Amino acid sequence: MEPALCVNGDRRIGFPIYLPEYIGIMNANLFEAGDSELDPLSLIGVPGSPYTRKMVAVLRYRRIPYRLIFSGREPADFPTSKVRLLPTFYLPGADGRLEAVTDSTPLIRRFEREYEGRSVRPANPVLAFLDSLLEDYGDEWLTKAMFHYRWAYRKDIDLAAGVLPSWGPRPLDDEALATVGKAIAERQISRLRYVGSSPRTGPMIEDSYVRFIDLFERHLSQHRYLFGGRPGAGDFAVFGQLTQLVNVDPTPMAVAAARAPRLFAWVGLTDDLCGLEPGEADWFDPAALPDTLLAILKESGRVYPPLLLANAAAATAGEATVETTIDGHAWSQQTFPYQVKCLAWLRAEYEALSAGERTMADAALAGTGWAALFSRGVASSSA
Ligand SMILES: N[C@@H](CCC(=O)N[C@@H](CS)C(=O)NCC(=O)O)C(=O)O
Repeated sequence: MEPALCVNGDRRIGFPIYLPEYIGIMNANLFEAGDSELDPLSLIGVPGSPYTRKMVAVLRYRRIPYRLIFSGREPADFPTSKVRLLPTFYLPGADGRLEAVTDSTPLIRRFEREYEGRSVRPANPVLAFLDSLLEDYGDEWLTKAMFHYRWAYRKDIDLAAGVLPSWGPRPLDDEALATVGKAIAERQISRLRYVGSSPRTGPMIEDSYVRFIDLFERHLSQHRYLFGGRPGAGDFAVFGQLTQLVNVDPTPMAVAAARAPRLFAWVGLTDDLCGLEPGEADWFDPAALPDTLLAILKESGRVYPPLLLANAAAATAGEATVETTIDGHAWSQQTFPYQVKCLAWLRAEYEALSAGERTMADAALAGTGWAALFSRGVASSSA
């Protein structure tokens, strides 16, 4: 891949590794620094990882030079991360040495601080807050549909068992492909319960996917992106999951093809937005949000916030499993400490709004399930 295609100048700000005094450190201990002024960011990932696709699309749109190394092909001297997740970025730490960094949501915010222009975060705090809600919904809820469809249906399992190993580091003959594919499929199918997918919850996950794509399709009949004429972090989170749901896995792809042609096209377009020329006026006015966006907030609020609350309660109680009711259906999944953190981030962003901004955010969330996360006395609790 040629990352420099989208680069039109160096827009890095406050990024110490590129200052001359750090170049020696890089040369001494890390990779060949080369011409550090133009060194792209390195990340490892694979095309079948929604979060890799989310981040690569952000980098392209933001015209941040990058070097995507397919997982398994990373140089042996790359630092290792505590938790091996895709994508993993290699970024300078406080001492200037590269460290392995994961987690797309804080990484997007870090890149907002370190690279100027072409922001994926609305300047208006209310809009930015709503963007965070949809980013989290994409990352943490829509991913359930992605994982469920891929590993619940024979047709999807068979395709994924052939394709996923082929995204790996070396060529595989038929026998090796069958062996590795079977091992991956067995491992992932056994993990379905972690994300809450089971024969009991499957229909509910699928209904929520269908409702979401129908509502997004309606929104796209009037608007280019969730928050107006330019993409926010929420668009990229949703996009990441849809790269698989709409472009890879046959069952959800057929659903989207039958009902959402604009959405189908949107996934293709959003993959590479380096040619878009966004302006500040392209964001919606938070005081006049279109009904189609409010409907998406309502849909996401119907399913995801109840899980966030139940997960936080289960974590506080030290329970290994979340047992709750979502959208009138029994729900059970492994307790996720990470989603406790997500809830805390969303609450902190809400708390940071001024009183006037909070009133505006409350108006957008009125009648949606999201309001339950931020009601008085709840928002400041530590869950
Ligand atoms: N919260 C992380 C999630 C990243 C993630 O879960 N990546 C998946 C691949 S898409 C992964 O590496 N899972 C570990 C595994 O499958 O073993 C992010 O936003 O980057």
